Amino acid sequence: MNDNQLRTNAIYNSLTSRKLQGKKSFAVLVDPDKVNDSNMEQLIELSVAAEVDYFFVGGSLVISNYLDECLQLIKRSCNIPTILFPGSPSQVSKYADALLYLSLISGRNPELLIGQHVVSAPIVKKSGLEVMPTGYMVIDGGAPTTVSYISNASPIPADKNEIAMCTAMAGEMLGMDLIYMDAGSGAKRPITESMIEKVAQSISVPLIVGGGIIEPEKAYLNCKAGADIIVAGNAIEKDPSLIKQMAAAVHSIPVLKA
Ligand code: 1GP
Repeated sequence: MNDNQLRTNAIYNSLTSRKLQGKKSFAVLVDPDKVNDSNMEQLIELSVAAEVDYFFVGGSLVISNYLDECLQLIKRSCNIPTILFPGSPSQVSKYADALLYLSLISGRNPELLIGQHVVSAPIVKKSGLEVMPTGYMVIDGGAPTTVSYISNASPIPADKNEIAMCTAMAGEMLGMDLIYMDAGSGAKRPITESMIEKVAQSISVPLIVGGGIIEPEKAYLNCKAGADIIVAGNAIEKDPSLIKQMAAAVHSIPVLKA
């Protein structure tokens, strides 16, 4: 594809149209370092049965070379869209459907706000991927997570709802198409519903929430508070049967009447 050809916005359109209908989405996070062909097959099977809406694929490190293969396996096996959630610019694969083009707006590390984007821009553009500018906000989850260590940036304190709200508002006004609030993988404390509510009420772009969500009830409450997409990784790695319960909890939110 020519770099200047029009790209499709199919995934973003699906996210915004779901938001307009009040349809909540559940995304399973796949870390290519933690899966192989056989457990991926099981994960895909369970995800299809549970009507999972998206696969987020990526990790803070990604040491293995399994990213391309993992995406191809998903593509071959089901129609669930794949969205790259990259921990670094090296995690770009043409086999995904879209890319969360993350800028760490909660931090003050220029490398993760714009620096790495400049370096990887030609590769990202050439990939032909649907690029979704995403304001990424790390919220303190009660434990130093990989993302906070790697990013060398302090998270937003868990009880500072106003800071989270203003950060999300600024991100949206800067042109971010999505806001992702993340307590970090394996967070001890997931993001509070009151913070989610505050942020959700002040933006109109879809809101992704993840980090430390281990119970379907919490996924449900986050959606009630205004999250549009719930992401779970760790809990599912430990107990894949949770996929069904989490997806059911997220999808149990009634859609808006026309
Ligand atoms: C982390 O939001 C994701 O970046 C998911 O976190 O692995 O804790 O579910 P968990």
